[in-house]
This record gives sequence, structure tokens and C-alpha cells, in this order.
Amino acid sequence: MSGKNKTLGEFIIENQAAFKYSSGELSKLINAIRLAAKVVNHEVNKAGLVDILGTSGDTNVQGEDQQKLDVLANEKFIQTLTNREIVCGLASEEEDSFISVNSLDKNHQNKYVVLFDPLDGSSNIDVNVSVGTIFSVYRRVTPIGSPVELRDFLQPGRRQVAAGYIIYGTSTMLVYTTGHGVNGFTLNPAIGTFYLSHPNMKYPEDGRIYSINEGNYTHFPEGVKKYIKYCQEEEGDRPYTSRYIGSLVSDFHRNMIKGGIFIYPKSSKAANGKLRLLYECNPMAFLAEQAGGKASDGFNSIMDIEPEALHQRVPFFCGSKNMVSKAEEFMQAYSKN
Ligand code: AHM
Ligand code: MG
Repeated sequence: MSGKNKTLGEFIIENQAAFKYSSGELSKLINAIRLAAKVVNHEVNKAGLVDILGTSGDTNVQGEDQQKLDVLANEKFIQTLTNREIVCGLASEEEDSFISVNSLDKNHQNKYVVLFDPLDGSSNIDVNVSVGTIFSVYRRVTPIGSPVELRDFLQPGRRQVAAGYIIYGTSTMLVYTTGHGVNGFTLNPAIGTFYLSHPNMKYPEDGRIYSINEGNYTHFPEGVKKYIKYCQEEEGDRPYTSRYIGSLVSDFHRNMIKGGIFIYPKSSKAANGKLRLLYECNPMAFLAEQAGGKASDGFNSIMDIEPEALHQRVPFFCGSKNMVSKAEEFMQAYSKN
């Protein structure tokens, strides 16, 4: 079949045929995520219409206010993935600890765990700025047939089997990888179908956009300060353009299409930055590498970090390969790991 008008459902089936010994479990899992994406999309899109905006009054494990839609998106993802009996464990930004999923007839037979941020950038919802869902999939390391353990979730990003995001923007897109490149699908809301709109997405090797919350400038490491000044210098194709939405999925998506670097560094206020390794940085790093880009903590590859905790934070430099390498040069020259 030609790439024209291909739906996500057709793409999943075709890809499954390409994996000779595949059991179809991963395909079913991606299908379940596709369904959850549509459900959350429906909720996000009616956000301005019904009284579900504002904070729910609870705080999550990291002491942040939870927006009502965070809670809703979290519930919808958990429900959809649990009901389909397709995962053995889940971990979410909005849950203190991981969830062991079992169904009586399956007796812990599923092999995949999913880690996700149900609604990233949710502080942007009430001003109608794009938000997203991020997900990361691993094969469990504990034996099949037993309940999952923390070590099933604390795996380096290098071991991811699949990762992706859904961006609820001017149009809703699902972008994902199973380690064979990155493909983007756009939702036709009239009929609820995702179509392959961005096959084989590639990060330009160089870019002209830098994305960082410069309001924190005084608290940044010297290497980051120097790199920002480099971006602003008048030389060659510089100065670069500054673009920061404050919604990781949107900033990443734009930079992947146009070429750019996203940085959330550590600072004197936040020792490891803000973003979480397991369900924000690792999936984005996997997508970046699969699209020919790069992701690092300023010194080493994000995907090689051995995780120690479920909600661990990490400094994040991600984007066009040459831009990330340049930023690393500044970190090495002016900052200590
Ligand atoms: P969240 O998971 O609580 O929504 O926070 C993550 C978001 C990212 O989407 C974004 O890149 C970052 O926080 C923005 O943080 P800041 O407002 O400090 O620049
Ligand atoms: Mg988040």
C-alpha cells in the first residue's frame, strides 16, 4: 500500500508483519494508546466548554498542584490500558508509585510496562496552549507470571521498546517510534481516525532555534550561560531565534520539524532541573535519536543513565545533533558534571 491516506491502524498491522516472530502484543499496546489518545483528546478539546478547568485541590507526589485535566487524563490512560489487559505494569507522573496490572485469566502474562506523563505542560491548559501526553514502553525484566517490581520500571532509556507523544494542538497528532524511525499521525476529528501525515520524521542536523526558560538565567550553570550568549552572538547564521512555549511536547515537536535545541538545565534552584527522566526525557531522547537528533544531560547521553527512582529529575539538552554537541562543548569547558 502506498503511504497515501494510510491510517495508524493500517500502519500498525503492516509494521507487525515486518517483525517476524512478533506476538502482536506491542501492536495491541500501540492500539490501546491510540484509543486512549482519542479519549484524552476529546476531554482536552472540550476543556473550555465545561467546568473542568482549574486545580482539583490535590497535589501530586512532587508537591505540584494537579489540574483537573491531569487527573482525568491519568484516569483515562490507566483505564484504557488496564481494560485491554495489554500491560503488566504502569507508572505515571501523577501516581506516587507504580501500578501492578493483573487480570485473573492472564495471571501476569503480559510482558510490557508503560511509563507515562498523562498531560504534560498542563499549567498551560487554561490559556489554550498545546499540551501533550508522553509515553515510554519497556519489556519487563522480572519473570512473566509474577507481579511487576520497581526494577521493571527503572531501566535505562536505551532499553525502550517504543516511545512517543500525543500533541493536542491546532491539530492532534500521535508521534511514535518502535526503534525503526519516527512517524507522525494526524487525527481527523470528524471520523476519529489518525492518518500518517509525517512519515520518517528527521531532525535537521543543524537548527536556528533555542528553547530555554531564560527567566532563570542567573541560576543557570556557567556553561549554559555561555551557550546562550553564543546563540545570541552576531556571527555566521547566528543570532538564533528564541522560542519557548513551556510545554515540552510542543517545544520538542516544533524543534524536530524546524531544527533547534531544547534545554532545561539544572540550576542553583533545582539541582537536577525539572524534567523527569523516566516518562519525559527518556521517551523524548529515544524519539530524538531515532529522528537523527541527540539528547544529553549536558555531558552524557540521557538514554545511558541508570535510573534510581521513579520520579527522578535530570538536566535535559535535546534537539538537532550539532546544536546539542555544541552545547555540550560549553558545558565541558565551563561547568562541572
Ligand atoms: P509538568 O509535567 O508539571 O507539566 O511540567 C513539565 C513542563 C514541561 O512541559 C515544560 O518543558 C516545563 O515544564 C516548563 O517549565 P518552566 O515553566 O519552569 O519553564
Ligand atoms: Mg510533565
